[in-house]
Amino acid sequence: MKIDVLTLFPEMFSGPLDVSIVARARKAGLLDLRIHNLRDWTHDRHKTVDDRPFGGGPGMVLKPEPIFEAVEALADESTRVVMMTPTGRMFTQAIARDLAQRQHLLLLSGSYEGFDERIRVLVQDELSIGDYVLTNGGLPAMVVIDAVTRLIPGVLGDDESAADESFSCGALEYPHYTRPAEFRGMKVPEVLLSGHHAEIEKWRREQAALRTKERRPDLLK
Ligand code: JEW
Repeated sequence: MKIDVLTLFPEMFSGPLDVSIVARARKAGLLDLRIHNLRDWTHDRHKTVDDRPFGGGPGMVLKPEPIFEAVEALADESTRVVMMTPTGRMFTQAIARDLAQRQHLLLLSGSYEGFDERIRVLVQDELSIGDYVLTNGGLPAMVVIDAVTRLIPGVLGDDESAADESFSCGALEYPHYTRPAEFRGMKVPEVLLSGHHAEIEKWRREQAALRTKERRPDLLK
C-alpha cells in the first residue's frame, strides 16, 4: 500500500512512524509512506499556505490553491483522499479495515482553523479521531496510518494476527499475567497456572465479558 501525507509539519512524522510495526512494514516494502510539505506547492516567496477567514473572526484558514495543486500532483482516480478534520466522522476499526483494502491513500493533515471549505470537492472521506481538541491534524493522520498499516496483509506475523482476531471482535481483552507467579504479595489467578486449557479459555472469556460489561457496556449493544 502507498500512503501520501500532506502536512505543514513534516517533522512531526518522524519518530512514531520509524519504530515498531510501522517501521517493519516500511522496511519490508509493504508500506510506501511519503510525507509531503504543503509549502512545496506554493509559488510566492513566503510560501504562504494560509489566509484570514472571509467574514472575520480569529485564526487562519488553509488556502485552497496549494491543496488543489498538491492533490492534483499526488492523487489519481484510484486514490482515496482522506481529510483529517474535527468535523469528520469518527474513525473506527471498521473504517481502518476499509482503508487497508485500498492501494493508495492521500491523507490531508490540516492545521490552524482548518481548510477552506472548497477543498471538500477533492476528498472522499473526512475523519476525526475522537471528541477532544488537538492543535493540528498531524497526530490524527498518524493514528490512521498506524491503525491501517497493521491491517495490511503480511504486516502482522501469524502470532500477532491470531491475537488480534480474538480481541477486535467487540469485547475488551482478558487480563494478562507473566512471571513471577507471586509479586509483592499479588498472586496470579490459580487457573492460569493449572495447565487446564479448557478452564483457562473459559476463565478468559468470562473475564473479557465481565470487563466489557463494567467498563464498556456500549460495546455490547
Ligand atoms: C483535527 C485536523 C486541523 C481532532 C480530532 N481539534 C481541533 C480543532 C482544530 C482547529 C479548529 C477547530 C478544532 C485543530 N485542527 C485539527 C484537528 C484534525 C485539524 C486543525 C482532529 N480528530 N482530528 N479529535
